[in-house]
Amino acid sequence: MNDKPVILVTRKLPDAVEARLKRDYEARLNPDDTLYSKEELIERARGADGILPCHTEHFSAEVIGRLPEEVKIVANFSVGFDHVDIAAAKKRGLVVTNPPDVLSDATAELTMMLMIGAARRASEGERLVRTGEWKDWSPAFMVGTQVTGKRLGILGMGRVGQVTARRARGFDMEIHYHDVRRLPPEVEEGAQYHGTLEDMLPICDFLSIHCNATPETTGLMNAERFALLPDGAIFVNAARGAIHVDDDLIEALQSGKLKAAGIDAYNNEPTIDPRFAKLANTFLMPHIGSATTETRDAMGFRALDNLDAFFAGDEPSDRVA
Ligand code: 8YV
Repeated sequence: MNDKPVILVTRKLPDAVEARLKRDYEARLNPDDTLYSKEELIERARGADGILPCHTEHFSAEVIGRLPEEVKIVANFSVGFDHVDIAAAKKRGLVVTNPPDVLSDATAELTMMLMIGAARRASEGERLVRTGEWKDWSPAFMVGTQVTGKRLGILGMGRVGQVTARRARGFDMEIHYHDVRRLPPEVEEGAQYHGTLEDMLPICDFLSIHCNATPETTGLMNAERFALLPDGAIFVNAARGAIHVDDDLIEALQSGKLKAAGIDAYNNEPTIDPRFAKLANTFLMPHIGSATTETRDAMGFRALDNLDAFFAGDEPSDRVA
């Protein structure tokens, strides 16, 4: 008789993670990596003790209310959990976990790439070379913005924000941050705290978003706040698209208020606003902040550590509900 807990795994995960899943659980895998609809998700969860989803599956209050009662835990592969209605999960007694820490390096790396790619016009340059349209050179050709020594404002100084600050110091950047709470000095490492976002924005040559998407942060970067940035600032978002208002970001890029933007997180992924791709001053990535072999393995293992603890009767270390 098989008494291993049954885990519904919604997406194709790295081989090493699936091997551990198969060893320790009765794993319902998704080898074709098809995206489950809401109804399929609920149907496939029948008889499962837990679910290991990605941010691509939405656990709204309705879905949580309709999950089979045997499902006791949702152990997310993603660190962001804005796709889960936490209040509804708590109400139902559904345990929810995420995998913090393990993707901070990869996401901070991508943030630096977005910052530099936007500032140094990487999209334009690459397109010129690839299309064979590069015809000449002059001192005025493809001149961008220097990153070294500039002021970087970090909105959300959590794990990813802190690693980004460390990497940016390698470029002699001056670090500023806004968060709901001030960090202890040893964690700040000289970064300057701003009690309000409005206080920080006017000094941001670069602004990088690293906060969670919550009702409080949704739409935070709107026209009013883009206007507070210095003219020619560079905007970077590798967190969640919900933090910026598409129309207002596009307007700021079109008017030249923003010199450029590096974006990895959008509203309505993957069906994003087509205007982003038409702008020459955007450097766009398809939500790949954590997409390295090392990190994707680590995310899966961390989700499994949470499942292991839960089914051993212990408190999972990364419980968010
Ligand atoms: C993940 C992310 O790739 O972890 C997150 O919150 O945004 C990404 O890095 C993705 O969400 C995994 O589901």
